[in-house]
Order: sequence, then structure tokens, then C-alpha cells
Amino acid sequence: MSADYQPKPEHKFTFGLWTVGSSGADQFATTFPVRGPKTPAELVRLLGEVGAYGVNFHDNDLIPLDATPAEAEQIKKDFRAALKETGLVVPMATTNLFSAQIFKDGAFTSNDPKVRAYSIQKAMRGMDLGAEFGAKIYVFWGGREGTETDATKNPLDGLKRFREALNFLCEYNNSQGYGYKFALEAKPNEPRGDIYLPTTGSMLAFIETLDHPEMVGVNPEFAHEHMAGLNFMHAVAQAWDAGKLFHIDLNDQNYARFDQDWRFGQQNWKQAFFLVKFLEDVGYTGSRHFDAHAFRTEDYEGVKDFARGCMRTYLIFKEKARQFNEDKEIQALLAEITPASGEMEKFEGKFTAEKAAALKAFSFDRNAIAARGLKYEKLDQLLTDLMMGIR
Ligand code: GCO
Ligand code: MN
Ligand code: MN
Repeated sequence: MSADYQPKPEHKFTFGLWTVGSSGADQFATTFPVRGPKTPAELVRLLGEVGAYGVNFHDNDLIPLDATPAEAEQIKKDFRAALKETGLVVPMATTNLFSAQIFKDGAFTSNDPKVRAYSIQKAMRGMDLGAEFGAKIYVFWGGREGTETDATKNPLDGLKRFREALNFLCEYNNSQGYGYKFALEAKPNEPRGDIYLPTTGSMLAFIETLDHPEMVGVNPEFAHEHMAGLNFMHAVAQAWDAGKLFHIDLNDQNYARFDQDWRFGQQNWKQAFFLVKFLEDVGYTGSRHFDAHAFRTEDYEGVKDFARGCMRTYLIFKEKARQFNEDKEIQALLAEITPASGEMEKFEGKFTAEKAAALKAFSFDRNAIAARGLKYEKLDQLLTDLMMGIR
């Protein structure tokens, strides 16, 4: 099979308006934009040109916070026309609950009841807007839900407030018949000193405490798990195992650094490869959403290079995963590494009293078992050769 690495709609590659629309301003005191603004309709055309499938937005990526109703209508009209022209769809929408000053101490978890109520109002309006464009996934990233000092807030109050807000919004979803699935996105820190529910694993446990757990899943992000020093693919696998992988944010990020939001596969090839292989092997059918930014050295041609690069790298790893799965030597090694149950079969599976008694009485040759070399070095080098293109 020859791979052309061209993005197609069935690959479900999506970008946020905020990603290709990023001005390149960074988070330091010297911050300044390096790219002029583009309208949402212009960004849709840019994404159409590079071959994306869909575009996602925060309420205020589309409609600025202080837009008049007439301005909002015009923006929506232009955006809708660009979608029609390019064939792009809007699979996901979300609320900006972090940029405006009112969110300086959080949104749903703020200590101020007015801020909490305003946040729920804004999320309902954001859901209305997303539904107008056909979004079926609604993301909640609690960017400012946290603290710099725990003198200010009890984390139990934070959890209670976050839960109440989501329960309210699940009921709103039902009352409007929107049919959204909610996807909770964890991040350990930045912009807060500590953000509540810092990892995908924390979110998965929290979801089970909601009134409508079936409506709520996760949106794991590569960079966020790496910021926490974790293995992203393992977090994604746990979400998948729980039936909760509703969305995914792909980018790249070195460990132990500030939030970098790099082009997918820019740095950590191996982690990116294992992630793509996982998604393709299990048959994940959701969006492959790139939540990343072009380097601030780029003009808009560079932004297109960035967007094309995210998709191309994904497709290269997809092809490498196929090669890995079909490579005879690799597969033979894998078979050797994972022997059939053999005489252990009688001990496997569900507990019975007889099985437990037989297992307790069985005599293992511990040293002989431990002496077996597992050939993981060989396997991993075969993978390296394959990824480097010499296999
Ligand atoms: C970040 C987050 C955001 C969210 C976005 C959608 O680190 O800033 O990843 O980009 O994904 O707000 O919820
Ligand atoms: Mn992020
Ligand atoms: Mn994200």
C-alpha cells in the first residue's frame, strides 16, 4: 500500500479557531502578537485549504465578548457561508471561562457566587451557539478552576461547585434536546498555580460522582499529561477502557516545561507514534483535534505549514503503525513475549474456591521463570529502525 499522507474527511482532523487563529503572542512580559487577526470565516477558508475536516470554537472565538447582536448575526452569517463553501463541519464547541478578568479566581469554582452564576449562564449561551452549528461534543476545560494558595479555597468546595455546575448544565442539555456529550479536559497547572482535577484519571473518577455520568467523558490532551510527567497514551487507554474517550487534544510538549502547544509530533515521536497506533488499533472514531499553535516565528503561510504538518505526521505514524502490525519479525517477537496460557489456563479468569486452592498448592519454578530474557531491547530497536525509515 502506498500512502500519500493527504488528509481526508474520514480522518476527522479538526482545529480550533483559536489554534490557527493564534496571534503568536506568548505568555511572557514581552508578549506581543506576531500575526495580524483573521476573521472566523477567513480561518475556516484557511483550514479548508489545508484539508481539515472540521473547526471547533470557544464562544468568544466566534463572537467577541462585547459584540452587539447585529455584529454577532453578521459574524455567524459569514462563518456559516465559509463552512458551506469549504464543506467543513463543527464537531465541537466550548466556552471561554478563562480569558476575561471576571474569571481571575476561576469560573464554576470561584468563591464569588456571582461569578459562578455568570459562568453557568455563559456556558448555556455557548451551548446554544455550538448547537446552532451542529456541534455534538461540548468541552469543559477548567483553565482557572484552581488556586495559587490553598488558604483561599477548600478543594472540597471546588469539587462541589464544579459538580453542581456540570449537573445543572447536563439538565440544560436535556431540556434543550441538544444531545451533547460533555468532554472534561484536565490540566495540572497554568494558568493557575494548581488546577483542580489535574489529570485525565482524576476526571474519570470525578465523572462517576455526577448525576448523569453517561453524558460525560473526557478530552485528554497530550501536552497536559506531559506537563504532569505522565504517559499520555496510558491516560487515553484508561479513558477508552472506561468508554469515556469522547474527544482528544493532540499537540506536543516536552516534560517539565511550560505549556508549549507544539505541532503534533514535533518533539516526542515515539509517544506520538504509540498514541496514533493506539487510536487506530482500537478504532477510535472521534475527532483528531489539534490543540496547538504554530511557532511565533511564522506568518500565515507558516500557520498552514503547521496545520499540514500536524495532519501529515499523524498519517505517517498511522502508516508506521500499520507496518508495525504487519511486520513478521516484530509480530513473531510479540508472540514470543506473550506466550499462550498453557498450563496456567486452569488458574485464570473468575475466582472459584477450587481454583484458589489449586493455585495455592501449585509449585512454581521461580528462578527458571525469572531467567527467561524477554527480548524487549530487540523489539524496541526494531521499532526504532521502522520509525527511522530503514526497515
Ligand atoms: C489550554 C487548553 C485549551 C483548551 C480549550 C478548549 O492549555 O489552554 O488546552 O486550549 O483545550 O480551551 O477547551
Ligand atoms: Mn492545552
Ligand atoms: Mn486543550
